[in-house]
Amino acid sequence: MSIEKISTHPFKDQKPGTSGLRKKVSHFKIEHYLENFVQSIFNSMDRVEGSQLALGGDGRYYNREAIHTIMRMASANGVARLVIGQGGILSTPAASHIIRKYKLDGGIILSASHNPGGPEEDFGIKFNTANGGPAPENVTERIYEHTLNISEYWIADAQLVDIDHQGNFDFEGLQVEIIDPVDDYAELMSQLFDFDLIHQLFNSASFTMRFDAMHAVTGPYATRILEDMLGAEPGTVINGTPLPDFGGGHPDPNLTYAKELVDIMYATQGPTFGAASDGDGDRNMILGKRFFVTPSDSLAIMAANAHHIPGYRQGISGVARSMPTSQAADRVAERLGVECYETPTGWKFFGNLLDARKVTLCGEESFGSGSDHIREKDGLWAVLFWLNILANKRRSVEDIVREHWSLFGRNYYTRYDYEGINSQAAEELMAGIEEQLDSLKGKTLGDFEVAYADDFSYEDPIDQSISEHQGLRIGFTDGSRIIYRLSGTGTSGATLRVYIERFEPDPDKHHLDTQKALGELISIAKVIADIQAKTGREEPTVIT
Ligand code: VG1
Ligand code: CO
Repeated sequence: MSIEKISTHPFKDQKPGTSGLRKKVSHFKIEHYLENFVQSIFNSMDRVEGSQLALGGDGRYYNREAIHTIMRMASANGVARLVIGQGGILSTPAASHIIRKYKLDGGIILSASHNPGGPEEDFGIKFNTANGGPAPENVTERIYEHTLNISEYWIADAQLVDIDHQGNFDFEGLQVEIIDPVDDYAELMSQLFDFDLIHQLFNSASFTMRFDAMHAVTGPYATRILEDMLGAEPGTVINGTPLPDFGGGHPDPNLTYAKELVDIMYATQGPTFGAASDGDGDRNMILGKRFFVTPSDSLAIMAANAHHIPGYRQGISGVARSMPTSQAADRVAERLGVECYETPTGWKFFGNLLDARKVTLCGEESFGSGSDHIREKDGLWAVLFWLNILANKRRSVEDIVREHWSLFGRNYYTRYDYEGINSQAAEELMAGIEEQLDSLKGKTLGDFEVAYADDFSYEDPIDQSISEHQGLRIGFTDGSRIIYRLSGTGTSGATLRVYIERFEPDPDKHHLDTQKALGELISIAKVIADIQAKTGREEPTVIT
């Protein structure tokens, strides 16, 4: 085999964001761009020679080309073994599981998650460590340092090989294993949930489900698990064939982008249970008949019901949620007598807590939830969790949520996203809020009195590392909150996220429309940030 040592020059824009490096495909295609980042991953590893890695992605445009490049580079860098999903497919949760199950040193996941795919759209690459989780900040920092100093990358001069058939082969001295992407994951799910009980649920005439895979990676996983193993009617999974451009859609499971499913669920004769997942399979949206479950509530409800699920029968050791996620889970944790941790946005911050067994369940308001079974959020896992709850209770999704509110109170919650705004305007807007923080304390705004206003900083309870500037928070004396952050996953301009929450203990006031219930706080949030003047936007792009 011939190893080529290619001279290169650093790119200044390879700093990983909330979840890996995401750019337009055209940007990744710039000569040396992908290679530089991959070499920087290898350079950042303690020992790349002899290492074993998982490799796969969500099947989006450029997935195959990138896999082939990474195989050639892995071989040149002395990687001993690559475990690759057949066809280059691995959902993010499946990749996390494979790293853990086969005790690999890490994995490279190719995905831009919920961002659209296609020649004009987004691509992404992310490194996961030996615990199966996204690289923590000290590792992503190290990778970034390498990208700034790189002068050469190594690549084997090799022909394209077949990754569409399972089996083992030698690739230029590298041991390659092409595995079924679904098998290991499906087996894990069957260990955590009561498949017999869920099977019975699917057999009952009164229960029907639609799962929208949004033409993304969960198609084969959902079809195998829901239809083949659990006996759901064929056709339960819609948009189940992964396409490189996700059918031109935006594989983000929310009320705006999963419109097809929402329309089905809100039709007169609609199914009883609906769910969707995102591009790489780590997000979930849960719907009942004409009913939307807010992700923050979903986490709280899972925590409250975990002891009914086989994999969590021992109870949960604790819960963690990202800072902008509503405080609904905190109330459940308090009732259960376990700790609730508040971390910055991004799954990488849950890893230490999970590894130290401080928490069993984690969640984010951005349609993500997961547990200690892997180290990523897990879309289908959440759907199966809900199916198991529904099979236990034999009640509707709406009934279960309303009962939860009556027991714990309701945290009205919404998020406003202003996508693709001018980056400089976004920075100025954030600076403008920051300037007001000190003077806001103690102020009364409408019916609300400010209890604290700060720039969220997190100290990891396990390794004491500190992560600063994780969002601007304004907290009120009644527990309501307004939070502002700039997204770390976008690829063009900036995205401002505004998170708004209010707690309502009175069950007689649990039937309000969310936007109405939060109306006053929404107005306050717009005024403080001066959103319209600073961004030119009257309304957000997406409301969740
Ligand atoms: C968003 C979400 C965050 C999530 C991240 C990755 O990040 O807010 O909660 O962890 O996406 O999810 P940001 O920085 O854009 O707000 V995924 O499914 O895109 O890997
Ligand atoms: Co995702």
